[in-house]
Amino acid sequence: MAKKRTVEERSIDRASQQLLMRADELGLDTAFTRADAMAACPIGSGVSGMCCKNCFMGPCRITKGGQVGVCGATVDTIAARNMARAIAAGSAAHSDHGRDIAFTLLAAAEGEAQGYQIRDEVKLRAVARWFNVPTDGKTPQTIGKEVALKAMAEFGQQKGELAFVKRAPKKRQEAWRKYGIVPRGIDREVVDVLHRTHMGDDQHPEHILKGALRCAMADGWGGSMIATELSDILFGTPSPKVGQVNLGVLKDDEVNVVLHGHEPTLSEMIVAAAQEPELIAYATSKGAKGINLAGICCTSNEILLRQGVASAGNFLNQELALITGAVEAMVVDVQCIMQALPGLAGKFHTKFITTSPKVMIEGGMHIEFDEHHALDIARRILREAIDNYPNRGEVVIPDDAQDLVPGFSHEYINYMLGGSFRASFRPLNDAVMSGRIRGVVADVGCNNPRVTQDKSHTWLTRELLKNDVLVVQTGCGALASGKMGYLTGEAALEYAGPGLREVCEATGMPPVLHMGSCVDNTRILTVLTHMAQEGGLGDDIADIPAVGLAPEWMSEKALAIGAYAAASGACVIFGVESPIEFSQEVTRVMDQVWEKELGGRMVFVKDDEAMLRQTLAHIDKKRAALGLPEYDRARFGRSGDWRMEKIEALPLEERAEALYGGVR
Ligand code: BF8
Repeated sequence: MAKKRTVEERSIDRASQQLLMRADELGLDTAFTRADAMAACPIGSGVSGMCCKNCFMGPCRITKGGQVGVCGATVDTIAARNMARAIAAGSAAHSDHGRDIAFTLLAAAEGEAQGYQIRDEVKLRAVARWFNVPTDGKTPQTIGKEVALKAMAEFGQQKGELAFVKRAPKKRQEAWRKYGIVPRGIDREVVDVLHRTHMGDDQHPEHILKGALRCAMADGWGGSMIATELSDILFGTPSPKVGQVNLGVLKDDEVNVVLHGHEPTLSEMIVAAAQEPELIAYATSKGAKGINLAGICCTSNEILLRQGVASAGNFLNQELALITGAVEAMVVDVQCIMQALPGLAGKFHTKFITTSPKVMIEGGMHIEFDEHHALDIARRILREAIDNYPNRGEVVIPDDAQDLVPGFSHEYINYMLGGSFRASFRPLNDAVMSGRIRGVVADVGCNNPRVTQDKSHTWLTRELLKNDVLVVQTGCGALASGKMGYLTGEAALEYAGPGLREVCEATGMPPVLHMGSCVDNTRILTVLTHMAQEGGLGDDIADIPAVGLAPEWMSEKALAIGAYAAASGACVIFGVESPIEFSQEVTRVMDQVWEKELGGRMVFVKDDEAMLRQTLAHIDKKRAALGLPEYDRARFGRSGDWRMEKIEALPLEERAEALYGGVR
């Protein structure tokens, strides 16, 4: 048995620490204690060996150089296949989410989806253009139907190119075509990877990984982008809202319903139903003061950035929310849902409710989602939760809830920087070119109980801000920063370097921008594309001083995101452990070959300080290649609030002199 860590070693989040102590007191297991009790398999992890399970002559484990599997497969082939299959699974999960949203849009446009409507007609028309859907003289319903059908067709398309590929900078599209990774159809690329990695197929590591990149591209510029764009059409394009995050958002005198998973479809209807006077009255009839909704994981990000619904936290908060004893119902849809949840819910009064036709978990109650009757289903779920309120026992809710401002869609960033009549990324490009902003980092991805919860995300974010790097975030990384207070305007005063702080002061934006859920990483692709097209920072995503980080990753979806970001020209650095460490060749291909062919690369760096050093070095290398001035933090910070603070500290007479220069 591995060493049992202290609560401080398991998480830096005070609320999590409090509930981890509570779990210890009650003798309850969590992912943290299970990770302590079970060391990661050194061969399956790719650190001290490679495991091939793609046929049943094995499983074969390779632990020394020169060793091969029963079929003769080398460590490099096995490593490439394992990576490709993980990327395909991640791409499938994201993309299938996109497909489900397309079905909901179709049903809504046909007037058959109870409770749904087209909320953003401007976005609908913009997306219609990319799909070559004529819009003149048509109703939103007709356009919505045609857009939904076009989106669905992207999944089954056999030849040609996905429609959104054309949104990328021209130079990027050429690089993809030259390397042969333009995705043809979303489902086709997933199937292609599963086929080519079957026993006895593709055995050339770079070639296998090329298939994986094409599949990841079908996620980033296909399924995930469809999920984001169609969600905006149905539920509204995000703009900043004030919200709250952490376990303290649960209420001791209201019916708490926790919404966990990834899709906004059912959760949006639960948000709507929870405001109905009949249901609120039903809750008060049971002795509660009201109905309190809180999210976990990316369902949380979806309803936080559109509706301002509070978040109970990120991936490793899911079990801890139940340990408060205050949750009447945990409602889950798809992805990142631990199987331990129903068992843990059973230790309290909590009802654990699965809702996806794809996800049923032993011990849970299943109320299946159907977009045609979503509002009725949402009402039924809320009634189940309300009925459970009188069964509540002892409650321990941490006193930690932090304000945050989520909702920075690329449309909003464009508007925020340029105003409604001259919306533009020009000010952002200018700030990078002048060196006020040294570069841009996307810190995204999961929590992983093998490393201290939120520690790497938040340390890296703080250090990057200090170095005048603008940070954009999604998924669990965004919620980690939210818990620490970095997603507020005030954070600029406390954490940002002098140049970044000037930009934040001028625009009122936080130094860390919450851009949504994990499928919303496609918003970051769009921002980078706009920056490349705006001019001054080269003409391709690969030219921009930008880096992607996933310091606490655990999911196959994270690998898919990393791969499409690298294919899009970004330098991407993952933390935790390298699943390809045992293969020097696969490590070389994903780093050097991808960089040569596509300008982007994907590397694994375990140590946070090394990750920071490499991030800043990459940004500075790109700045130098663009001929931009070397980053110098001493050049900025001589204006705005900084100047006012200095002036206010002066004696009265000198203050007047400094302010008015002798003019009275
Ligand atoms: O899709 S960051 S733990 S919740 S996989 Fe899961 Fe990872 Fe969180 Fe969102 Ni993304």
